[in-house]
Amino acid sequence: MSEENTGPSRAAMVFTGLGAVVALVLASVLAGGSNATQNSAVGNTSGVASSTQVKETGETTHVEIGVQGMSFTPSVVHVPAGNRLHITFTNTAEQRHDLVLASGQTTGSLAPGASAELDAGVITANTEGWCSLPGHREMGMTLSILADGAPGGSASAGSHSGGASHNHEVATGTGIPTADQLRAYAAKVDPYPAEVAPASEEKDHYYTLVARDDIVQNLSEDVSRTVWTFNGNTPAPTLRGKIGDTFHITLKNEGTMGHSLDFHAGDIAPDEAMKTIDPGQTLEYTFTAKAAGIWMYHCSTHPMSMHIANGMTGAVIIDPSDLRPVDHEYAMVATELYLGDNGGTANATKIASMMPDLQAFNGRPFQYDAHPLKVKVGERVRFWLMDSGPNTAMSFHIVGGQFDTVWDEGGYTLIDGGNAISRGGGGSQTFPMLPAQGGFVELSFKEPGTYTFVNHVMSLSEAGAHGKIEVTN
Ligand SMILES: [Cu+2]
Repeated sequence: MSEENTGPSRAAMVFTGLGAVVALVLASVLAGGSNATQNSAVGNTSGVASSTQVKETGETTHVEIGVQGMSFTPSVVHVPAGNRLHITFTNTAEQRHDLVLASGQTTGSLAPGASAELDAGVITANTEGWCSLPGHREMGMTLSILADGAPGGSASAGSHSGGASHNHEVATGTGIPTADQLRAYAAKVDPYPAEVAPASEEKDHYYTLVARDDIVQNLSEDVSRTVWTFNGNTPAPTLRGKIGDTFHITLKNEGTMGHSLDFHAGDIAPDEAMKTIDPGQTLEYTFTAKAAGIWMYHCSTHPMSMHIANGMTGAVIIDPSDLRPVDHEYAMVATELYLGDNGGTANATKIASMMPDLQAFNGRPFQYDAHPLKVKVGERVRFWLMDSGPNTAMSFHIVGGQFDTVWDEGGYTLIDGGNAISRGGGGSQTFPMLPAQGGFVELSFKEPGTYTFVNHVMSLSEAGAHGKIEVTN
């Protein structure tokens, strides 16, 4: 409906200099309205000319709005032009929502089951509402309020599915820091710890994960983003154990909206364990690791792409039973950044179009350029790798290095330059991952030097998925 609504207004403003009558005729024609003649008589240059002609009827239209999934029900409301609109909004969905009108009126964020009353005032022209929780509007939570009988014509209920075409008011984000600016800032702050400790001997692991959605991460001197976190950082802590270990997770929601957990390392029904909990609530999530791997975990509250892109993801390493000791073990969790307004959360339109501004190993672009990993010639190094996405592929490569051992999603594809069948002297140049895939690679460096590790999807390497390894004698 925004198309029908904004079309005549914009056209009218553009053509103001040509005279009001011409403008409004054009406006109506452009809007596809059938009553152009009627409108042409209106002598008013305002962009909302037609709506000001509507007289108050003194009557009130009451509507009840609910929520199903990521849609308002109903999502289109007809109001006789000139009537006052009174909305009873009940959040009939399973996570928090609100209803904001274009006028700025809002119900505020409502818990599941809660209701609020909204007096939308006298409706003289088509207008709209939406849910302002991050990503929800882009997922289709829009409400069309159609002023039946208003000059210019009330749009008929056409497509109201949300999506990119409705995002003209969503910030497109400005000021993406340059690589140099990102590196300069990364040099001033501690890097996310890349080295991972071996699995403990405990058979039961107890963790509390606190969800928050208000932590600001500076990317450069001038640009920051709000990250959504488990335990205050993104990625969330890397957990580790062995096959057969039990993980006892307590999720505490200290955020402002619903959050949840999905552990790929667990093999359990998602209904209860993965449910979204409200701010202030806690949830116990217990699983026993039955299979080795580096497993993604993430918030699975809709829209998941938004919760993951804002940082709510981490890894659980479950050691294969035949894992060999090495000199260094690092974990790299790759994530994409889709910058919204400066200081704000990720831009849902960019997420939906899968065009990240930046990509990072362990949450901050270029941080291991600023703080290189340090190893010695001949030492055996293992990189645990996971692509947390939410959307793009990762092709992990070390410039100047070759992997002689590769463990990919459940098993070795290469051991010491061979595989399970043939010790044929093979090597590997990249470790490819789609979102939520992972494994590890091993290598040793034969000569001292500065090696770089990159996403060999080169544009994403240049956008931050890039780090250094200093190899010395
Ligand atoms: Cu979340």
